[in-house]
Amino acid sequence: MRTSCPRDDEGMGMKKMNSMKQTDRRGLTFTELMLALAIFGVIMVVIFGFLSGARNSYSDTRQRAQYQQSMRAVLSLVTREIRSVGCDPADVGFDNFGIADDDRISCRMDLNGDSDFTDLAPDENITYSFVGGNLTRNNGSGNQVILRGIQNLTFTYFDAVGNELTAVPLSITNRALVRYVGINIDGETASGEPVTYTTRIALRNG
Ligand SMILES: [Ca+2]
Ligand SMILES: [Ca+2]
Repeated sequence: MRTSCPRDDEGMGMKKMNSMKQTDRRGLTFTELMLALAIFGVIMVVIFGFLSGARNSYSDTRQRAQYQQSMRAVLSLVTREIRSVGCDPADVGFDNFGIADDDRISCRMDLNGDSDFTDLAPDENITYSFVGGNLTRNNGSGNQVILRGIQNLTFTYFDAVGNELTAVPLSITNRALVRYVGINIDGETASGEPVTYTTRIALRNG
């Protein structure tokens, strides 16, 4: 009895396997095939969409980072120069700003201490202007574009207690009150991603 039992099981197992093989041999129906292809198609579309989206967003992020980097580099120069406005070691007592408008600022400083603000290298009379989507710098020898792709740029002016002097262009009286200069920039990367920058510079010689 014991010896025959396993043999019966084997027989049952073989039968099962045969019937499974028959089911397999039937294969996919046309409908199942179409359904499988459709699902595969949807999955591929989702994967490619995801990859392409990821690549675009990576490219946008990189462009924005590059633009922000160039903006920071430019603004670090502008900040350094505006901070030195009114440097007057010979105590001549000239006006700090030639112009203080919302789109233009003209800064004066006597960096070499020879009682004037007219020298080049170091530049002592620098005008920054927002013109036609560019920020330009003029040290007296012509406008040079230092930042492109700007939607809007605004210079703002504040007195010693932080009140904004809003009547731009500032009068000569108000220009003498300026202790802080604000710069707000709305920029845009090549692909149209907005990038903004805001800073407030405290004058060293205020
Ligand atoms: Ca000088
Ligand atoms: Ca000089």
